[in-house]
Amino acid sequence: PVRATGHSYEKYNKWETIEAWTQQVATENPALISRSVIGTTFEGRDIYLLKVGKAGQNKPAIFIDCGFHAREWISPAFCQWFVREAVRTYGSEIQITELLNKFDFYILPVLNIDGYVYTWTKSRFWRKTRSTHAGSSCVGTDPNRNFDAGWCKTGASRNPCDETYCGPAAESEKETKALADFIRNNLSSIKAYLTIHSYSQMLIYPYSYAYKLGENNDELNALAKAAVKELASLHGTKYTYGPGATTIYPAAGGSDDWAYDQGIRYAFTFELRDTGRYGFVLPESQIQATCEETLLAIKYIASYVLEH
Ligand code: ING
Ligand code: ZN
Repeated sequence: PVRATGHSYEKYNKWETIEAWTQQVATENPALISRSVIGTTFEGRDIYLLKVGKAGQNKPAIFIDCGFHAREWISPAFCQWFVREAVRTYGSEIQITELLNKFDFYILPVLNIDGYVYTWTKSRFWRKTRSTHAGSSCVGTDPNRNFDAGWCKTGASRNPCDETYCGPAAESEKETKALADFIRNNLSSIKAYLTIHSYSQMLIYPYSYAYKLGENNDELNALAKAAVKELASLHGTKYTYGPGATTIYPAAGGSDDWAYDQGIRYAFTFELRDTGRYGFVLPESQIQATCEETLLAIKYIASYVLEH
């Protein structure tokens, strides 16, 4: 059996530990978890996806990804936490049991693996992928500017040396292409798309690529309001919420806007703790509290989607 040596849910884990963990958690929970590979990264690493839920026919699904931006370490920590809580409480906690009986959760533990590795080995504040493209010696594309949603129109850069480089084309990155292909191929089942970033304590929904509102904006606003209230109920952590363009900043090419325009009516970006004191270097002592409060919001959203 594969052992994820040194893995801890209350620490930040390096990629090889997370990779071993994906295999171990799937092997140890065959009735609830299966692992697949949806593609490979620029540097050739496998991009894993965990399907978490009780086996069943034609189940609706909720998609959650972590680790778009390399330096946002609390994000992969949350995806691991979510999987652990799902298997730990299935059969004893009624809300989780109901959710796993009715939904499949697709959990993508780290999308931008090359970037994540780079933050562990070379540069803690790296954000982008690690791809190179003809015509520039600068490295990396911002994966959250690389989706085909108003691609590169606002809040993104055409300069490969910039932090928000949108890439030479939409879905130019193997990582974003793999994610988009998976969602396109599973559109009929995916009812909600949730993407986990940090930091700023915000819950964002479409649109970010333009100053316009989604068709169910009132519903998304009410759902976000209730979800952040639920989140705050545990430790009092305050989140702001609203459409991306007016709540955080206008930014085109984001995955939530793209998923929403594919027809997924519940598309949210979470910006986890904190509001800047530690920023991307959130202490490990805050992993548990951050993940537990976030889990409350995500369970709230999932249960809402189940009823709608
Ligand atoms: N924030 C997001 C970013 O990619 C965002 C904010 C959300 C932009 C949704 C576009 C769409 O800049 C972080 N912290 O990465
Ligand atoms: Zn981010």
